[in-house]
Amino acid sequence: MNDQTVLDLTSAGVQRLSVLLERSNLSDELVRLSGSGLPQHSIDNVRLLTPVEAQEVWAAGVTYLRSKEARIIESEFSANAYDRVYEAVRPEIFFKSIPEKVVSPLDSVGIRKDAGWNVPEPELALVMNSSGTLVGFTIGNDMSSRDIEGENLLYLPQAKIYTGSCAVGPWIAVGATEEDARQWAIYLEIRRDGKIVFSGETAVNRIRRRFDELVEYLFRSQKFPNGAVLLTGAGIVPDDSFTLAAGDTVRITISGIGTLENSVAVV
Ligand code: DO4
Ligand code: MG
Repeated sequence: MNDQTVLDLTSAGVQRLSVLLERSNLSDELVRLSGSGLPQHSIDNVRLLTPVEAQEVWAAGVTYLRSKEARIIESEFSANAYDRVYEAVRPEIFFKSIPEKVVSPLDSVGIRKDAGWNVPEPELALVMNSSGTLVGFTIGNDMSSRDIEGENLLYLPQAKIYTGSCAVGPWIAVGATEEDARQWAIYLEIRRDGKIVFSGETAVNRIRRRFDELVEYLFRSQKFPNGAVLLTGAGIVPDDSFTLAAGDTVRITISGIGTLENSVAVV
């Protein structure tokens, strides 16, 4: 597909995305399929679901200086840990979501009812096949409760993993290399009652670690038979006075990919 047209690959016998991701020449294969007269649909006439079909979603943390600084401010208690992991050889990588729980474009992401300080984390997402080969890029929202995370680092799973805490989409962009992706910009816009209440921007190239390093750690001593998705960390953090509210709209745009938009609901 391009960003206006969706091709029905099931007519070519492709039933599962994870099978497609295993193809060694995926870009060529998609070019071939797009010229083979498959049924097409305008993007306005389909509902896009998340491209995470059977992959676990994991996330890297504290990969941007901005992320390290924000977390040190939110947590005196855990400041030393964030400072150390930013420079450490081993990156912070944590489990984020099973595929069934990933939120699709235009559906609602969640803010916890027991949290008072909630933010989206707009992140470039790497898509790997079962061999750990990087096959494409998409957009992830690593929704986080900053007050729960800041209270104690051991509460990280509760701050990061709950209903609606992970959105991925709108599709997987294939054919770009890490060097291409490092030229991309990431934008975050949050609207409330139609007005922009926060906007920010960062550059993918501010990610401190190489993608192959992050992927190597993720696949170290661990198998992903259906491949995996890895969010690469947040470089845009709203001011400390900002928290999301039910009904907000979160739009994350990455220049080489597209836009992931979700509304916000209390869960
Ligand atoms: O350890 C905290 C989480 C870090 C994170 O999610 C990020 O930097 O994006
Ligand atoms: Mg994050």
